[in-house]
Amino acid sequence: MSLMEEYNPLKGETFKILKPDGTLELGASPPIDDQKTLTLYQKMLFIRLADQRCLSLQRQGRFGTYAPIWGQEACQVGSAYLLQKGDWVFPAFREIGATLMMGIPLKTYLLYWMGNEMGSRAPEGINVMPVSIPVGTHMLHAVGAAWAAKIKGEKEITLTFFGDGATSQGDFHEAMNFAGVFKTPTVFFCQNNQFAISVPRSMQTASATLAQKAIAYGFDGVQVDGNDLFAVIVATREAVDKARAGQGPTLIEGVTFRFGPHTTADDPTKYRTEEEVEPWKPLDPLVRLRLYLKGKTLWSEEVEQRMTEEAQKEIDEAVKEAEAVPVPQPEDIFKYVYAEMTPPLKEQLEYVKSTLT
Ligand SMILES: Cc1ncc(C[n+]2csc(CCOP(=O)(O)OP(=O)(O)O)c2C)c(N)n1
Repeated sequence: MSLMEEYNPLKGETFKILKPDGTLELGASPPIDDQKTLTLYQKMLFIRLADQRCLSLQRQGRFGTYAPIWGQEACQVGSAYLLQKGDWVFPAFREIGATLMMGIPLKTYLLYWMGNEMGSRAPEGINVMPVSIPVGTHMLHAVGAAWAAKIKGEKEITLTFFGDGATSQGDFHEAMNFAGVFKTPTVFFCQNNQFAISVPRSMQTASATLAQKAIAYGFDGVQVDGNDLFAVIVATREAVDKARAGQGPTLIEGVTFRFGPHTTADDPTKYRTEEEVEPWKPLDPLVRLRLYLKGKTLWSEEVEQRMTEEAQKEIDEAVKEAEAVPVPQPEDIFKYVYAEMTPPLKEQLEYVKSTLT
């Protein structure tokens, strides 16, 4: 029986493999070998450290704003790592993990949050669309691109990330409906991190799960423990294989938690209590993977220290390179709208300039 058949989201069961103490659920086995697990742990650690650096850069005035991934690493690493060359990722705005997994250089990602448009430019051959700030719009693009691939008879699939809040947008329902009708090769990955800025999951929908929304559109949905790298891999692998085999879309709901602020522009203590955060701490995706690897004698304090030092060096280098790129000028905003600036644009540019001098 496939995972999707076994875990009907209406039953309200969450698919899990790795327990918080680092042992496996009864009868479960890991979908990847130990060496691969260690490699993915290292990626998750790198992403967490890079994320922390991004937060610091914002606090030091070296970034405009930033939306941290902190806590959602397993959702993004476990899913993006399954994609093949030619596949596409359509991210929202919290996807440092998936973006780096796809091969976008950290320097490029940093440039985006430094306000440089070059940060939205993926190197040739890396199929990651730019950060999408409008909530939910990119899901439609993911479906459109998948439909195009299907029409052309290509085997590429699209993977799109979004939050629990995005499921209340019309775009989500349009994308899901279209994907269901046209059986597009799309994997919808909802990172249910419990909040849409200050709105808790309980206020987002009266549905018991977000995964069950797939049922209305005629395709599979499954709820997995999004802090369990192994569960994310198993669910995404099934969804990816199905999409590539021409069997249409899947909705995966990864149940996770955003440890940090929504972005650097808000203070989470204003809308959630420490008591709400506390139970999630032992469920941290890195902590439980570390325990698992420790049980296999593949993790130790020394391993962690070596990986951390290596990562920090690479991050230092990326920050240095990104900050060496000339800072964009305000007039750049006006330059590329038309081949030639229209009179109102010229007027607006003059006005902006006058406010800067
Ligand atoms: C169309 C639109 N409406 C509102 C906003 C403001 N906004 C930015 S993020 C956000 C909440 C998104 O929550 P969710 O989809 O759960 O993703 P998360 O931030 O939790 O990753 C809102 C309302 C926006 N960017 N776009």
